[in-house]
Amino acid sequence: MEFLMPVWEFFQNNILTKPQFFIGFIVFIGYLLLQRPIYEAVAGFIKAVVGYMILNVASGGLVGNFRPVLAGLKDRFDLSAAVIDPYFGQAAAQASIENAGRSFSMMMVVLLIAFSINILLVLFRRYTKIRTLFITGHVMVQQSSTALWLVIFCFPQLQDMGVVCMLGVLLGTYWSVGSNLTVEPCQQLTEGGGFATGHQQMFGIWIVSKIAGKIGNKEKSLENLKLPGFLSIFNENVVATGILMFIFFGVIITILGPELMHKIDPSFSANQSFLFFIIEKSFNFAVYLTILQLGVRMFVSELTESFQGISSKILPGSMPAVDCAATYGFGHPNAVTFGFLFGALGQFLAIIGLIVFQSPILIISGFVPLFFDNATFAVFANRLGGLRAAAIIPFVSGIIQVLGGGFAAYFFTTGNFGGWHGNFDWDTLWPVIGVIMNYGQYIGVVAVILILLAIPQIIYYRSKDTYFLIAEDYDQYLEVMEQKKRSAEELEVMAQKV
Ligand code: ASC
Repeated sequence: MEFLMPVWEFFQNNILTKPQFFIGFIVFIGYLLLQRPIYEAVAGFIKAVVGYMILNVASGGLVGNFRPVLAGLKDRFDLSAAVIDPYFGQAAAQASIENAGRSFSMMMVVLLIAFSINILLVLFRRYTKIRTLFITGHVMVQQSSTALWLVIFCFPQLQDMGVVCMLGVLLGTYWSVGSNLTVEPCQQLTEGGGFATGHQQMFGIWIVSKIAGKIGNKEKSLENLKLPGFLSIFNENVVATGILMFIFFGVIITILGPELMHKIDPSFSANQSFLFFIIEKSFNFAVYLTILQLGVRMFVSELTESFQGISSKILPGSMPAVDCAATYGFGHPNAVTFGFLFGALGQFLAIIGLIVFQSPILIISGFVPLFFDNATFAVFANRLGGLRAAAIIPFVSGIIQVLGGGFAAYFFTTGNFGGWHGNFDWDTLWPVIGVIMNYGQYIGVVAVILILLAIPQIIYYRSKDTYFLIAEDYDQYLEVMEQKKRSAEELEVMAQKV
């Protein structure tokens, strides 16, 4: 087995944790399996890698531009607060693990085991009902880190080998079950786009898909919104984003003040006016959103086409589960901005609540959960429940993120090292898993894994005839659903006659 380690390390460092190459190779192999000529496979590889790198430029730009602004609030008010953000969370988890005298390098072995478990669950999908392969590498690294700390926190005596095996199975189950839950919502949103979400808010997306239609009316969506008079300029995405972000970041950056901004943001040069700095910073948001959509379109179209090779030859009926940003190309562009702003309202309200009620821990918003979770929720909510759902759901999610993240940072003590993971599933599901593990010990872990594995079974038994079809052949799925609807209507007519 020893000789396999360098191979795995090479794969891990160069491909698995670099989603652009991981997806690129999947595209390449997919085209070969479809028996396309090699030059087409190479062209697909390049387009997918470049598309993903464009997405990286955009999400990296958004994160790099706005994370310091939010985190700056901590310095401005001299707070000792935990930042809810996966980058801060990963650093805090690493510090916690090393502080406990354990080795952080275990994280990479966890990743290997968890990914293998996901592959196994897909291979045995006839029994497991898992249809999705989680391939968002950088997120897998972040999640392995936080979850590693959770297990060490709950099982301080457990040897390294036990820790990585137990966590590998638990995390691999979560990746499989969570991404599998997003198949229906993603296929409906993208009208058979052929990918699911493998990110940090998968249970969240599932909940949104269940409640959005009840909260609002899908006919009253952003697409159908006709704004009168001067407001009509908001119909244009770049204008709407530019204005809304100017107000939002204008207020925050003004609160921080020019002096602090010079300190925390090197892009604010000494001779630039404060006003123009704010304008530039806010408009950057619109710039990155536009880039993001371009990158998403490029890699998603390659991936969906080529993955048919993989899903017909190697992993039948399976789908890739990718970054949540891939869904942004399929919603109204303003939904993304909308989700971010209502999420921020919810988060700020909850933070004020923490201060007023003198919570033992204070939270500062992190950009990644605030933007990427709530924008994703708004995209799904707008499609299924219109504007109302796209406002209410991110708002409530923002509150939950702060309260759940605050609880987790406090209970699992990573707050002492500056942060907590902070994305939706890690503010809801994972704190619950952590508490169950802490008090239920091994029985708790087994119970969690069994409950997770039961979820796809339940969904399968409720929709046996379309469960695999929706992933394999969306057009056929639509036909079956149409037929079902017709027979139900006929039955109703007959019942009325009788
Ligand atoms: C995350 C994370 C990012 C972003 C990115 C969104 O959770 O770590 O860098 O979301 O994946 O596209």
